[in-house]
Formats: sequence, structure tokens, C-alpha cells
Amino acid sequence: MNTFERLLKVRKERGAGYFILLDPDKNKREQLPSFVREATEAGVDGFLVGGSLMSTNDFEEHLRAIKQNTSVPVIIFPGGIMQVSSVADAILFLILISGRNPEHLIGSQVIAAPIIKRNGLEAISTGYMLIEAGNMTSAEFMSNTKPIPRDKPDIALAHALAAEIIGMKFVYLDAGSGAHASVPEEMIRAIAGKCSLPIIVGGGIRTPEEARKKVQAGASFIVTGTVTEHNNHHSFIKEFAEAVHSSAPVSR
Ligand code: 1GP
Repeated sequence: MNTFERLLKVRKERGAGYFILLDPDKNKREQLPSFVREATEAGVDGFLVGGSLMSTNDFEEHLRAIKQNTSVPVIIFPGGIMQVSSVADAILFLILISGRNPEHLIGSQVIAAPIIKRNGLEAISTGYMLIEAGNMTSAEFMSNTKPIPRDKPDIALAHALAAEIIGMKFVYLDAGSGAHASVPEEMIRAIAGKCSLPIIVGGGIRTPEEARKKVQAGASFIVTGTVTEHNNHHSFIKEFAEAVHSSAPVSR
């Protein structure tokens, strides 16, 4: 079973999945083994690894430290073409569909594709959308693109449908790391109602209750980064995982 199939299985069996984002620039490598073991035990369904910037030069060492301490998928969430490694189980092959910057629509993908192929790394094609966050996030600044306005679910839906028709496997609605406001439920609901792709939602989610609302609105995977960097206790992560796993609508 490849990583994408494992994720679909999580969605089927648990209703929705919970990912923790580990940014090598923000997480100390020495602390990773114990944190990753605890988070896995607490019910996390996968680790995303990456960041908008990468000042550290031991990306692969971070990946190894995570991989060696968990049984759940370790997936690269690349902030740039430097973040490709076969140590991971898979990479989200991101296409920044909410923007109109050709570099992030096709330029970086063309550079990364031969490296991914050569490494035999599983690539999961993902329509990535930045959603207005109430503040300028690193993702918005670094990508040099405009996010989708938070009060325009119809525009977000049109992008998601384009991703589905093109043949992508996920849509990722991201308010960006450290967003003041997370992706609105109304937008998630609009997409989940008409688009068949699993929806990943992240950016600015700070409480299990907030995660629960996103799942109830139709999110298939929830991502937290900032909040779990600061509250890395087993019980807090467990609360998040339980909120995500117990909130999917019965019909999904
Ligand atoms: C950002 O979705 C992730 O790409 C996580 O965001 O750090 O705000 O949790 P936070």
C-alpha cells in the first residue's frame, strides 16, 4: 500500500486524519525523537515536514530523526525545490493553484520532477490554495501570490473543481503558518459539498474545538504546526487527535 492509499484508509476508518507539521527551522533535532514518539502514541496520522524557508542544512537528518521514531507516514510539505528527499515516505507535489505566479504553477515542479523520479519518491499531486489569514503569512510573502479572500467560498470552490478535473489527488486549504484567522468553515463546506477530492486544512488552528469544526464542515485532514510547537504535551496532542477522529459526518 502506498502512502496515498494509507491516507485514504485513515480517512475511511477514522473519518478524518490529523497531521502535525514539523518545520526543521523551528524544531530542534535533538527534541524530535521523543516528541515524534509521543505524538504517534497520542494518535497522529502523519507528519508533514517542510517550511517556507530552510536555513538549516540538515533537512535529511530531520527526516531521519522523524522516520526512525514513528510508524505513521512522513510526508514532505515542500516550501521549495531544495526540500526533496527519498528518506520521506512521500512528498506533497504542491501546485499553488490560488496564485498566478508561473514559478509555483509549473516552474518549480519541472525542476523537481526529475529529482523526485530519480529518487523513486512517491509524489501526491496537491492543489494548494492560500486563503486570506488576516495577516501577511510567510507563505503569502514568499510565494508572491495573493490569497483567496476569506469571504469568497465560490472562488475557492472553482479552484478546487479545477484541481479535481485536472486530476490532482488532494486540495490543501492553507491560511498559512501562524495565521491570525484559520480557513472559514463556510469555505470548507462549499468545497466539500461539490468537490470529491479529500480536503486538507491548516493554518492558524489553535484548539481541538476549532479542528472539530473544520472536520464537521468537511475537512478530511487537519494540520497544526505552531500550536503543537508550543504545547507539545502528549495530552494536548491526544485531545486534538480525538477531536479530529470523532467529528467526521456519519455519511462520509
Ligand atoms: C501551515 O497548515 C500549516 O502550512 C500549519 O499552520 O503553523 O498555523 O498551525 P500553523
